[in-house]
Amino acid sequence: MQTRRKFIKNTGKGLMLVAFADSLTNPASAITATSERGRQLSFVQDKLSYSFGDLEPAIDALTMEIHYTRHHMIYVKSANEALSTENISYTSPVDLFANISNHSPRIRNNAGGAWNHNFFWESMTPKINELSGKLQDAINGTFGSSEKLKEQFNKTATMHFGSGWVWLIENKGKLEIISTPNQDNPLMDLADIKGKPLLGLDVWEHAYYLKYQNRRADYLTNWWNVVNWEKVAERLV
Ligand code: MN3
Repeated sequence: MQTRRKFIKNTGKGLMLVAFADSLTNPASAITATSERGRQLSFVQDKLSYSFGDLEPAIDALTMEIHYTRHHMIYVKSANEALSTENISYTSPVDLFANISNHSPRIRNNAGGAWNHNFFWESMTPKINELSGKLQDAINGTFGSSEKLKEQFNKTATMHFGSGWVWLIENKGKLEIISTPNQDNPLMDLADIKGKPLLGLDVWEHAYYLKYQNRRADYLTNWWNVVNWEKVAERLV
């Protein structure tokens, strides 16, 4: 006889496999953040370019799996349900975020969560890659060095109270480090400081608690080892 515990476990795994298979076979998932169904904006959970365990030891496989298959998937699903039931049409997430103050907290939180996580997955890689070229010049020009950038970024992340995100943004041609609460992002019209996101870090406890518990500082230190600088440089252009 199957125990309830086992049943839940099996169901959980089944859901994960279905979702993962869908993300592998759905060509739309290769497009960052969204696709359109007619005029109705909808979000797509991007396929990961690495496996759940590939970012270890910075981020452990179980945290990645739960974060991707449960937290992020629910944001995408809820965002699409909310956009549909509230009959909201935009051509892109950038347009939606530029008008987010006109919409419900449900839209704001879930659309933010759907988009921010795709951006976060893409901001990381298991491949060794280095800061170079125009991005390095911009970072040196603004912060002095990449070490200074990391220091300021980590300080902002450490001081951010509760759940949220830390961002490196381009604001009117200048680089800046900011944080946003909950699932807000710097593209939202209600953000204190707006700009083009170049790099984003999830500092919700669900992003690190299984491995690091309350040690957010250790999570930050290790996270820099998996930052995808090539992707950050592409975003700067
Ligand atoms: Mn998260």
